[in-house]
Amino acid sequence: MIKGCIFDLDGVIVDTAKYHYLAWKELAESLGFAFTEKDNERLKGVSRMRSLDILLEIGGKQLDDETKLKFAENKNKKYLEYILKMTPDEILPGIINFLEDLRSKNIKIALGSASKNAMTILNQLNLTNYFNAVIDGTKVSNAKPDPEVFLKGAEALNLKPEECLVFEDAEAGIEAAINGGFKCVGIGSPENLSKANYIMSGFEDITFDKIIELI
Ligand code: B16
Ligand code: MG
Repeated sequence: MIKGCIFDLDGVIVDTAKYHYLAWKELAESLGFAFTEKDNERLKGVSRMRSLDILLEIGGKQLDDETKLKFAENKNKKYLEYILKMTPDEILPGIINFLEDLRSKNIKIALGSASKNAMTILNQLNLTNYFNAVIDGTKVSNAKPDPEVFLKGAEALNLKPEECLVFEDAEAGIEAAINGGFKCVGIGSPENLSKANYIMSGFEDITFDKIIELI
């Protein structure tokens, strides 16, 4: 029986990918190469330092660790400038109703995100109070597809993996959920998310009870 839901953040609750993209693009251009929206797809759900490695690989650049840390910090400063201008209007359609639905049914709610900025984003969107637990990039050492972030989420909710449902938009996140023994709903299109138990485009016109019937 499902007693808790664990949500990824970027791509599930809010589209922060577009701000990551703008900040990474600026860094790439300062290094003298282009970074496209298609390239940005490779960074979804991936940690900050791994994202930088992918970006440098695209531009054919090699940097020492110290410079990489400095660039990652600069990118994050830029990203935060965008994030701190976000408003609750940017919460993806249907999310608030779905969280309210879970709350009314006493289903526990956790966040399971790779982002180290997750708390800032939840606060900015006035969503913090919905969450019984927040596991983010500051609390895990192993990136998705390692299941650590979701296992810690379940533990914080005092539930077993089989009692939790994970919502994820990235392939590595779906794999992380499956590797941890969770049921998983993919948010997006079937091409990349085929391993999920159920795939939907978003949270509009869906209820918790309906999802339970479908998974
Ligand atoms: P930060 P998620 C992920 O969020 C993003 O999808 C990914 O693009 C980003 O690099 C990662 O967070 C780390 O973010 O730089 O804020 O620590 O999908 O796991 O919620
Ligand atoms: Mg995501």
